[in-house]
Amino acid sequence: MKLVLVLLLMASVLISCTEGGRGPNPPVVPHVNLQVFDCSHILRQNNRNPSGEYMIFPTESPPPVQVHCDMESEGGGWTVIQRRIDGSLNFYRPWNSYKSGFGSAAGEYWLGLENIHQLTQYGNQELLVNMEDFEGNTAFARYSSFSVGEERYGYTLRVSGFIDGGAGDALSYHNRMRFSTFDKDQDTWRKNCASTFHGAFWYKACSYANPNGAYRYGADDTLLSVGVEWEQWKGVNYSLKKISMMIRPRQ
Ligand SMILES: [Ca+2]
Repeated sequence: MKLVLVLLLMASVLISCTEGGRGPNPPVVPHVNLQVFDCSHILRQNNRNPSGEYMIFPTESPPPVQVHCDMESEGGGWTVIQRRIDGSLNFYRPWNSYKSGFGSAAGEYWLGLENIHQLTQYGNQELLVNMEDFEGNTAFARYSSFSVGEERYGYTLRVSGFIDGGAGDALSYHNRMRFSTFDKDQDTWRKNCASTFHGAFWYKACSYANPNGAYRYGADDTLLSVGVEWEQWKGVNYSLKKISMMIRPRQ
């Protein structure tokens, strides 16, 4: 019995030596919770968690991704999938960038079609689109159902159940469309919507919403429809100051 105890003690000393073998300053590993699928989980863990950047695991196999969580709008718990705030990031990018995502959670970004697909593939997600013009007016559009399909089907958009927050419905027109970039034309127009309107989106022929368009600082009628637009709110040639698209499980 004594021998067993001694062996156990030796084993624990060995383990602690091994653990301490990295030196006095082991690398700081950020606290991550493998159960955290999206921002609604983070809000459920603690309903005082503020809006900001968090790590989530939208896929079963990491890597995790950092996202901005909106914990205020319409009850909070929203995972932001797209965000324009100041025009600091170029959104005119090829297919691979839109597939994998770009930008940073603290600023402007696109979460990536694959991540958005993973987050929405089990259904029951709703979408909120918040926007602001250069005069300080705000409006939103909400959709009670939102999903993005698999890559082999062109990351097809499914959106329905419009709820008006003053912005009008610019998105239902894009329902069932595949995603298009300037180097992957999957729209229904004879020309290329993404290159013609300087964006990347679920274009049809072509768009009422162009949230990934060129950042143009408000009203500008010198070029048709290439800005960050939501036509039902600000018309065909007004480029928004801010727009963000965010999702959460339907409540
Ligand atoms: Ca086309």
